[in-house]
Amino acid sequence: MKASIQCQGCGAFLQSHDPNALGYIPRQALESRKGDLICQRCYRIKHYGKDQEYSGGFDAEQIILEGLSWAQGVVVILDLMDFEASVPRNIHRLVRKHQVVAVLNKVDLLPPRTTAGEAGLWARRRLHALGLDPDIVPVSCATGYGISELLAVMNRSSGRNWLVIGVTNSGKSSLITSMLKKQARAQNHSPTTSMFPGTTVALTRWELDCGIVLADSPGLVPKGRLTDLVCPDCAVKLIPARRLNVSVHTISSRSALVVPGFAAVQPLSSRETVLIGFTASEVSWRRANADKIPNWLAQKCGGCQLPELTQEEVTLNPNQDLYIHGLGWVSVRKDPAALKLTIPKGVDHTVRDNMIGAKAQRVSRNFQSR
Ligand SMILES: Nc1nc2c(ncn2[C@@H]2O[C@H](COP(=O)(O)OP(=O)(O)OP(=O)(O)O)[C@@H](O)[C@H]2O)c(=O)[nH]1
Ligand SMILES: [Mg+2]
Ligand SMILES: [Zn+2]
Ligand SMILES: [Zn+2]
Repeated sequence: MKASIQCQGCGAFLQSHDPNALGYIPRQALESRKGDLICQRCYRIKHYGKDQEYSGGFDAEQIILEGLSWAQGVVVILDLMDFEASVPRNIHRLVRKHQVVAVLNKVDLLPPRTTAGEAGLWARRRLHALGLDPDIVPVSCATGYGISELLAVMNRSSGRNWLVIGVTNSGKSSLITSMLKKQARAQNHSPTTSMFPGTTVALTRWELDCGIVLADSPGLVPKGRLTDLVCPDCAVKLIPARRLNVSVHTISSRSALVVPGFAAVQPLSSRETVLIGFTASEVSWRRANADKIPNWLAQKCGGCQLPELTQEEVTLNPNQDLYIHGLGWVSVRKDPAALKLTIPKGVDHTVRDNMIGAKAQRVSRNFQSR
């Protein structure tokens, strides 16, 4: 049975003929209730936190183009924990005719001594370097931080229709959910959010008390993000969900930092090098003997089918991070360092200005064992 009713969680058109396709809902549920309908996948995510395999794709960019023809403004969500991977590749082309507000999401995951304001200034410089100069509002959809300020910025604009765009898993649906939570009217529904990328599959619209209408959209899939190449269990470990894991290591050229199974960073000089590693809390950079690096990297999970490893030499200054897309980053203290980076082929890396300044790194060091 087909119906032109959309799932209120993910936007899929509801259907009850193919349990493996998007929008599946058992026939009785579709027939018995006309409002408030969500598909089986959203039901499972909302109630059990589980995702369901489904067949059938959708073209996120095409859906976003439809949304752009409706919207006057665009909210671009950037994931502070995976910043470079979360700047949509075609952003210049997508938003050139619209008022744009950039939202810097997940500031709750910063180490305690780094403020959201500092992260916002850092993001402004990073975007400026890419030729982008939007208003930037740091937020946490998890805590509600910055949401009122974002609403104030949007309300200053005459446009009422705002499309929320960004890469998968950046927090688009979470942003709309946290804006709905600020409403005086009780909200029965909100978009489905999940820790797995690819949750939202079509446009859904949400009206706020102030008259602003937000449209949620499917995420653009970035290239080169490790979390898109690993199995779902590993993705959940690698995507930061709690405060970042920060660890400080003094290492010689005969040792290296590794995230077992995924990456290694080895100093090439004979001097001691102080490296600071940043990852999600479930994994960490750990010190390893250089001759054991292949063993550490071979520690793969049975579910991941990663490409073969590739190596590159990178020079890092003390005010820079070596950021590995979808994994985390390493920064160096005191002196510049030549480093040998080993990562799976197809995973991107970027050398960038430090996100977390020396002051916060020093404080983090006091809390971490070496
Ligand atoms: N810690 C933290 N986690 C967040 C925040 N915002 C979103 N998340 C988490 O990020 C994950 C993705 O959130 P979603 O809102 O589903 O992301 P999305 O951009 O809509 O993803 P797609 O629909 O797959 O494109 C979920 O596990 C959220 O709980 C935040 O501010 N802080
Ligand atoms: Mg979503
Ligand atoms: Zn759904
Ligand atoms: Zn795995």
